[in-house]
Amino acid sequence: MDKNTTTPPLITIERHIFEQQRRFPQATGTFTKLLQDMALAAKIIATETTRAGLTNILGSAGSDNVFGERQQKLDLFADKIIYEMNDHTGRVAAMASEEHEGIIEIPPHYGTGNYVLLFDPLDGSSNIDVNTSIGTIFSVHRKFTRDAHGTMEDMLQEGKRLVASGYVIYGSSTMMVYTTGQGVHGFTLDPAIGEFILSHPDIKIPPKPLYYSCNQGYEKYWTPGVRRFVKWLQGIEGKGHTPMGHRYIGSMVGDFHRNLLKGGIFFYPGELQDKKKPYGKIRLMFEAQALAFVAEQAGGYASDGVGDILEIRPHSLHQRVPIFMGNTELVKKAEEYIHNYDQEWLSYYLPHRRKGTELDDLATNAKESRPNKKK
Ligand code: AHM
Ligand code: MG
Repeated sequence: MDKNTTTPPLITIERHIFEQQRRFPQATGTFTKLLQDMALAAKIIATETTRAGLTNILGSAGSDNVFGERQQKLDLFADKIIYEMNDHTGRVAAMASEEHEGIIEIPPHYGTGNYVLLFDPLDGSSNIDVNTSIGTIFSVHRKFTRDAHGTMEDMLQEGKRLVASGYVIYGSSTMMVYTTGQGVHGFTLDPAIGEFILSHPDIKIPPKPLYYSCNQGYEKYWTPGVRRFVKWLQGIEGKGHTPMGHRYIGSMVGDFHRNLLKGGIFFYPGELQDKKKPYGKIRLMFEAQALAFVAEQAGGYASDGVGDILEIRPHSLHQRVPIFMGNTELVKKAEEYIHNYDQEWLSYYLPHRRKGTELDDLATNAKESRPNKKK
């Protein structure tokens, strides 16, 4: 080998995950393989997303998901691929997908493992037929109940207990970005060899934010604090602040990814259009937790406008949550505006936010008051 060569080594995602695993001598390799299964699923989905304009897979599948949202054919395809890559490996105890109402069980004839996998198979899918970036979001919690099959309790864990999360962006190139709590690493798919190659090691959000991303068309429904916050981002409110650029695709993975690399904030706030639904659109378990973990590991922060997304105790699989994520000082500023101007919204939102904690307390009380039969 020529010692003078300056070409950096080609690090595939498999090699990278394996090298991270070696830092933990007690690791069995199961988790490593799980991430590799996700990378394989991503490659298969990427093959179809890049051909979407060519094949009859493009367009609406003609069915609604459990929430009455129109499903695109690629949604169904991505959902099936991720399930099939993980149902038989013995690594996963249960799965949950944005496209299914309840837990997706592992067939009884296959073994189960120590992890539960949650995913949004194709986020931003309304962008498929206009050839704009879409993404897959995934997260992994460790199963802690004794049952061999994962339960709802295993799914509904706080984000700070995540063992891994990440996303795949199907854009001008396909990238997989993941964290296991040791920084955030990005890999670009080389279509010539079919491998994800390390292209963005140890991603950190740049300290100088460039963009804010939100659906400003809905400003009418926003709370006073959020409106003022945006005026602050635009340099209209506050002193000496240069305006930030506005970029919004309407595909959260794309918007988040750009802001992760360039600096900025993505938000989808709560609102008071319907007081019974003060929480916005984004799902805590399939979207928010995963990206919040990535943001935190990249030196940023994700909040629901009240506090850390990763500390919210979930109460249901499809729970929605307001989200502000990106550069820490911007997210903190949003919290400050909400705290100062959105008391009405908070009076509707906080009981919804606390539900998880209350359920948790109920479970603890029930356990404590249960008579000990052995006595
Ligand atoms: P989806 O999971 O049904 O695709 O919805 C989530 C998407 C996000 O990717 C995106 O940020 C948001 O919905 C866009 O919503 P809107 O059109 O209201 O701005
Ligand atoms: Mg989604």
